[in-house]
Amino acid sequence: MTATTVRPPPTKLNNTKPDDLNPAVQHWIDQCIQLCKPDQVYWCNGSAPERQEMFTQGVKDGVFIQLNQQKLPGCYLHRSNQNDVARSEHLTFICTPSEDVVGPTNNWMNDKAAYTKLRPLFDGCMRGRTMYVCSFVMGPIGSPLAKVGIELTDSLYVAVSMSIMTRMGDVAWKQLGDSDEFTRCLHSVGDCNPERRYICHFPIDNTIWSFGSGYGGNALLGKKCLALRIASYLGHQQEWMAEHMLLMGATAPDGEKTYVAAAFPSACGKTNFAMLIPPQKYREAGWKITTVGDDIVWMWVDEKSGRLRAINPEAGYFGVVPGTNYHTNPNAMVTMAKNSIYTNVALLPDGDVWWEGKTEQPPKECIDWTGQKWTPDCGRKAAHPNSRFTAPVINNPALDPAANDPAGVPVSAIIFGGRRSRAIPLVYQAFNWVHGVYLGAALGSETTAAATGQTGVVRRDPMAMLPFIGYNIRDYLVHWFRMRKKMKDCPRIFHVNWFRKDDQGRFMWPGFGENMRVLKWIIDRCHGRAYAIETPLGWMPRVQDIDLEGLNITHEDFLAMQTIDNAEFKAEILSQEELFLKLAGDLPKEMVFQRELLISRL
Ligand code: GTP
Ligand code: SPV
Ligand code: MN
Repeated sequence: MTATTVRPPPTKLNNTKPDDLNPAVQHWIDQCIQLCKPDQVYWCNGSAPERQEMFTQGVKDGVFIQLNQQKLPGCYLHRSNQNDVARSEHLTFICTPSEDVVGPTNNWMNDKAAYTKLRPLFDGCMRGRTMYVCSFVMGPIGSPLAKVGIELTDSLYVAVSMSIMTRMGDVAWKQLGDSDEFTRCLHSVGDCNPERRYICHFPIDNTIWSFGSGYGGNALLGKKCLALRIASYLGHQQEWMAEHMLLMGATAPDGEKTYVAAAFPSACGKTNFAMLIPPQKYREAGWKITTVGDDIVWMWVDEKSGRLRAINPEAGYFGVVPGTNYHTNPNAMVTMAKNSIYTNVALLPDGDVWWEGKTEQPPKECIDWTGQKWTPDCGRKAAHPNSRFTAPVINNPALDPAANDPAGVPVSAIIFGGRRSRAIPLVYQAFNWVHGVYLGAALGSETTAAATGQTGVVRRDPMAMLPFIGYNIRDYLVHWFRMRKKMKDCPRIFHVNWFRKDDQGRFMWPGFGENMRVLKWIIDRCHGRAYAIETPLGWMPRVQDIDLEGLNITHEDFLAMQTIDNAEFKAEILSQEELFLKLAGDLPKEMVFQRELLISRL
């Protein structure tokens, strides 16, 4: 048995049930208690001392291993069940009365049928366990878009993670008041059997039922389930947007600040881009990048200015560790150095952690993510490819001053990008919003370890939202056009690919901090300062428009990164059919036109 399947003994934590509990909450929790039959109910207050107590309890229960507290104060290791290491997209459902609401890209279940199917699984599932009541707010307190959720879970790991990832506890009870507008999130790890694993969303009931997994995206229900699937559904109804995007501020030497949002699919570089540290010469010149968010943004059109504004609904990062080190992402390394959870990384003899890519030289030995002894020649990975850190945003040395601002920040650019080893250039700009929406809709990316299934195969991932759109993709795409009509001035839209490889299989672009050079062109384009040439794909920088000084990249190398190979690109357009055929007659006409225009330009 691994950690997540152990039934924790009753805990002795503080227990802070609010005196004046909202009757709608009381009623719903009573129903869930009746169904799940926990031995006891523990009310979380989200405080730092409580989190510490939970870690201590988790160590006793075998859920956490305390790490070296000199090197990593407040940090703990969690090993998940080995069949529970990534999002389970094929077990994720949107449950509504009719299938048309969810469209061709979601798994659908009839809502009544889903409750009927899941109720027996939840029935008695918390016997011998504790039910943790986690009340939380997604979004800065006081933001008109902020949403309250309550997650009932029998996983201590999930409860602690929620206290890092969200604004948890009393703030949520206060924000909710006596309203019944909260997302009802019920979660049990059950016996962690993939045969009995379901992540079901009931957008009409503002309800999420997740059973049989303890993994982040399946179990931290405020994150992908609420802040993307349920939120995108609400955003469509209420004219705002929930997107799988990072949000960063770029401060230029003259103090001008530009906010940029970017949608890259899972494990395709959002956290890294959001925490970018510019190359030395840019820092010396006065450039600074600050993080508002690394995974999710909520955006709306400000009535007064007519501009798109955005907030990050989260309070923590659930980031990929493999490949992260003091060269690629120093801010992430600092962020996860205290008060953080490491999930499925390797454990070093001195209680420190390790993962592939942390250091050039692997350790002589360690305990791998499955708890087995590991040596560099054993032929296995020490950390799981989707191993993660969970850290509070306040740890980030580059946290943007507006990260907590309920009024959000104005968005000047939206960037779409995928992981593409071939065919797709480093950077280009859409001709206009409609063209940009087409670029986003046609986004392709090689699959990664963030979801179970084959990795490295190109799939269409519209706006990096394929697994997260909580309703019909047809309506989702139309929503992007509708939102434009509300704006006086719209963000410019760009497409990037940090992952193009040469014939030897090496990345052509150095990536990470050097992405600043591309970002600078993007920012200058937003402010009407940079030059570009028209190509069939969109506006592209000339070689002299991107600063290559100090890089080991020749003009020819750069041109190779920007090459549009007509044959390769025609194949790309053909492979877009996969998605567009699914949409068939439902494809918005703007998409069809854009596609035809592109074909004729090529
Ligand atoms: P999710 O949390 O799953 O949504 O992922 P993400 O989009 O935040 O991706 P993240 O920044 O964690 O990066 C995923 C992997 O890509 C890590 O192994 C990074 O080291 C690697 N990566 C990120 N940026 C770059 C880049 O510019 N170039 C290269 N070559 N690799 C990168
Ligand atoms: C992703 O897969 O896009 C993640 C990790 O950010 S999870 O929260 O598990 O979805
Ligand atoms: Mn993500």
